[in-house]
This record gives sequence, C-alpha cells and structure tokens, in this order.
Amino acid sequence: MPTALITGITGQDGSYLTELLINKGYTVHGIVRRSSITARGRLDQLFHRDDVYNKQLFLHYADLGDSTTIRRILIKCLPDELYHLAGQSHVGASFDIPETTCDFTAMGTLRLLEILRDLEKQPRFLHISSSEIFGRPDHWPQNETTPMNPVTPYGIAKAFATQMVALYRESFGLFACNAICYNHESPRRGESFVTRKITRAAAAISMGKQKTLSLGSLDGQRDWGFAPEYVDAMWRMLQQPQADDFVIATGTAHSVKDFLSASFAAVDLDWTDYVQQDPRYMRPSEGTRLVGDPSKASKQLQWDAQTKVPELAKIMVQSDLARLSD
Ligand code: G4F
Repeated sequence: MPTALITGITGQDGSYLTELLINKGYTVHGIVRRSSITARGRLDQLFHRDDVYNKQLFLHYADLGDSTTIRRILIKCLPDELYHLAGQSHVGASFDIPETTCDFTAMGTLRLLEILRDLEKQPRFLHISSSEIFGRPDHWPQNETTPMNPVTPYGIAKAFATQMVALYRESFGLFACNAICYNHESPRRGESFVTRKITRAAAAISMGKQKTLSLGSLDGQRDWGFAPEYVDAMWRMLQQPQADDFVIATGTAHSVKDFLSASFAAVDLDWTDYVQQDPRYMRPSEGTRLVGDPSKASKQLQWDAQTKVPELAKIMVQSDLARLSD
C-alpha cells in the first residue's frame, strides 16, 4: 500500500486527511513541530488505536525551517505522496507576524521543493494554496486562471508558494499541484477563525455561559465548505495522471452575517441581539468577495462540495453544544 507524508498533520485538515488515508490502507507519516505541549487532540482517536499508532501512523519532529531534518525524514520514509499543509494559517495574525508567516508559508514551501528536486524517488506533491491569493479579484467566481492580487501578508506568502509549485512542476518536472482551497470549516476548526468563534459563541450564549460576541468586519464574503470533503479533493488530485492546479470550493458566497444568522438560528436565537463589533478584530486590509468556481474539480476529479453553509453551521453548533455540556 502507498505511503504518505503530511506536514501539518495535527491541524484540522491534517487530521481529516490522516483518517482518510488510514481508511484507504496507507501508511501515514506526519511531521510535527516540537513543543512542550504534547496534546494532539485532533489525532486522539487514532493515537488510541493499538492497530494504528506506530503501526500505520508515525510522527516525526521537524520544523519547516529545518531542511536537514526534513530531508532525512523524506529519505527514511520514501513517501509516494507528500501533502504540504503546514504553515501559519491565520490571515489576521499575518499582519502581526509577517516575517514568520512568510518564512513558514512561502519559504517553507520553497525549501520542500528544493529537497524534492534532489531526491531519487520524488513523491507526488500537493501544496495547500488559498483563495487569499486572489485578494481583491475583479471578477466572481474565481478560477485557476484568475490573476493573483493578494492583499494580506498571508495571501502574498501563499501567492509566492503557489507560483513556486507551478514553476517547479514546469521547470523541473516535479509532480507538484496546488489545491487552491477556499475556506473550509468543521468542528475541528481553531476557535480564532470566524466560523468556529461564531458557532462556539452561539452554543455558549444559548447555554447561558457567554453574554455577547465581539467580531471584526461583517462585510467580507467567503465561500465556506466542509473540511473532510476538501481533503478528499486533495487526495483525488494526487491520483490524476498529470499534475495540475485545482480550485476547491462550493461555488457559493456568503457573508459573515449569513453565517451568524445560520448559527444562531440553530439555537433559536437572533444574532443581532448579541453581536458587537470590536476594532481589535478589524484587519488593516481584507480580501473582498472570495468565491470559487469549482467546475474544473467537478469535471476532472468528479468532486463536488456537498455540505453548504446552513448545514455546516448546524453541524458545528451541535458539536459545540456537546463539547460545552461535557
Ligand atoms: O475565519 P477567517 O479568519 O478566515 P480567512 O481570513 O478567510 O482565512 C481562512 O481561509 C483561507 C481560505 O481558505 C485560508 F487560506 C486561511 O488559512 C484561513 O483558513 O475570517 C473570515 C472573515 C474575514 O473577512 C474576517 O475579517 O471573517 C471576518 N471576521 C470578522 N470578525 C473575523 C472576525 N475573522 C476572525 N478570524 N475573527 C473575527 O473576530
């Protein structure tokens, strides 16, 4: 059975992808950053399976800045597929830590590509790119040929990495692909992203555990899908006969207000009674109407997003209600 290596294995996407690959019979290796906190909550279910951990699933410590260790891991694991999901993924935070963001997200990807160039056995490579590369596009929906116009440090770092992946594919013949993913959410989403912040607050307010919710701009429009479906698209990309880039999205734009409305409706509340705007959460610059055209993925990968915002919000609120009542 094939072997996969995943950077960012402990994140939302990394954990869903690991489950998908384990169920398909892969051996999965994951790269994790060393820290004093060893909790890997999203992978807990797999860790506690004696038939999986250290048999089908292996973890290795390395930092994206540590090329020597990453090269050593690649030579040891000899993966057939490499999924590069790691990076500083919070767009708002990228204004506070632009150097770290560019080092991990942009240079981290280039370092990986440079290592791959030298390998005798080159794995198929997937880089998780982002709708943030389009920033303020001049048309909607965006597709694989839409010009990049990033307006955040994160978006600029992702644009660099995305172009490097395409360049290494064209110049050095690497099987290297960009999954240009629009926002994808789940109960495993970090609590500082707007969807999870909203669903957690809706649940907590309905239980009397929180009084209000402070947010930044409510004007932005995003294309929100369900994360487990997005990792399936990533896997399908690496099974294609040729490496290519794909937009992975639902094709539907929603405002933050729409997501608020769907989430608070799931607990029979009206969001306008609880939400206040706070300048602390406003960004110096914002992507505007980011909505993807997934028709290439639909046609070539036979992939279509199934879960849309109203159901997604409900799934996340239900999960937060259960978590808060534990
Ligand atoms: O949830 P967000 O922080 O997601 P954002 O910035 O669109 O980025 C996410 O999706 C990208 C595309 O897939 C990824 F590349 C990226 O790594 C990340 O996963 O914010 C969504 C919208 C923005 O318009 C933001 O300004 O919500 C707005 N917002 C309003 N109040 C807020 C808040 N965002 C956050 N995080 N926190 C707030 O309080």
